[in-house]
Formats: sequence, structure tokens, C-alpha cells
Amino acid sequence: MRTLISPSLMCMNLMEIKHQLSVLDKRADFLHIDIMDGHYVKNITLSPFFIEQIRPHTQVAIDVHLMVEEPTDFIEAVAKAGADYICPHAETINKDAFRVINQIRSYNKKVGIVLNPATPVSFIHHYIHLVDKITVMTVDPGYAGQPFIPEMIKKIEELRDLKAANGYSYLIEIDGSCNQRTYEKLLNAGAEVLIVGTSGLFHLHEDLDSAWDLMDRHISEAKGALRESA
Ligand code: S6P
Ligand code: MG
Repeated sequence: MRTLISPSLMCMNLMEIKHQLSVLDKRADFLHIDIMDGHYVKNITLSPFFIEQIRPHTQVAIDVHLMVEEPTDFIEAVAKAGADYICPHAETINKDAFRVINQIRSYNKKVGIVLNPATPVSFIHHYIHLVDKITVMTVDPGYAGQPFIPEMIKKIEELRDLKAANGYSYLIEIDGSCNQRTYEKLLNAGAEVLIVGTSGLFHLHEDLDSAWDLMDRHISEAKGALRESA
């Protein structure tokens, strides 16, 4: 399967938003939008209002990562703003996981689930077959520019093996420090969607098209190295 790319919009240059969105609209597979409430994580970034503003200007699927204590307070707002995937943290929906999944589906949206680095795959065992995408956080959530947590490679492999063994259809997505230093091990472990932020895309070059070309090259090199070692 082709590696899918999901730029994290909290890392874009907001002074250049119109131009940057037009570049991403031609090249990205998803637009990753981080929504934080200042409590679940001690930061605040994008919002349902931001989704509503960009929705008319892009055809790309909008993927919303909810880093909030109460996802049910945000699902209707992000669904109506134009999200395509709505992705709460597994840790925040344990008390009502099936209700939350049904709430997201009631708006005809895809369901994603996000796992913090310390959360095992077994935590979502009873509803893993119901979800469209699983995101492995490879940094603790809340901030861009953090170091990669190498222990997460085994978790990605576990999700890949479970998917193959059971015929599940979820996409395996990675969030946090996806870049030239980590692509090879991520792809080797079974990563299918890479969320690229500061280190993988936006800080590579001030011109976003050139940054994207560089990122493409880094990913192709990682795939080449994997083929050689196979
Ligand atoms: C972090 C957030 C992520 C970041 C992205 C940053 O809480 O969920 O989506 O925006 O991981 O990428 P990088 O390359 O700066 O780690
Ligand atoms: Mg995110």
C-alpha cells in the first residue's frame, strides 16, 4: 500500500495559510488538525472554527485529533465544521467507548482512536474491530518538536500483526516525530499513515513545495533502504 501523508496543521506557517493550504490540497492525503482543551494536555492549538474556515478551501480529508478531556463536548462541533475523521484518545472514552463510536458514526464520519505512548493495544481490544484508523502516539501528546519514543515500534508491529491475522481494515497511523531519522523503522514496523509536523515537513524548507519534495525523497530513501535489507 502507498504510504499516506497527513501534515499536522498546527505546525504550518499561519502567516502563509492560504498558500500553504493550496500546496497541501494538491499533495496531502489527510489534513491533521490537533484540538486541545488546555486540560487533557497543557496547550491550546486549533479549533472547530479553524476547520469551518478551511473546509471550503480544500478537498482533502480532514482528520481531527481530539486531545480533550470530554470528547463528547466536541464531536458535534467538529462534525458540523466539516471533519471527515474524528479521533478521540482511547484513554478519554473508556467510560463510554461504544456510545462515542456510535455518536461519531451518527454524523456519518470515520472513527479514529488515538493511543498515548503508555497505553497498550489491549486497552482497545473490545472495540478494535469497529474503528477505521488507529493512531500510535510516538511522543507524549501536547506539543510539536518532541523526541521519538523508540518503545512504540513494537506497538506498531503488534497492530500490523493483529490487522493481518484478523482481517481488520483500520489504517495504522503514527503521530510524533515522523521524519528522516524515523521513517525506515516506522515503515518497517507497518506504519501506513505518517503525520508530518515540524521535523518531517514544515521545518525542512521555507517554501512548502520544496519541503514536500525533500520529505518525498526522505521517504523514498527509507523505502529503498528497506528493500535493500530485505
Ligand atoms: C502532538 C500533536 C501532533 C504534532 C506533530 C508534530 O501532540 O498531536 O500532531 O502536531 O506530531 O510533529 P513533530 O515532527 O514536530 O513531532
Ligand atoms: Mg496530533
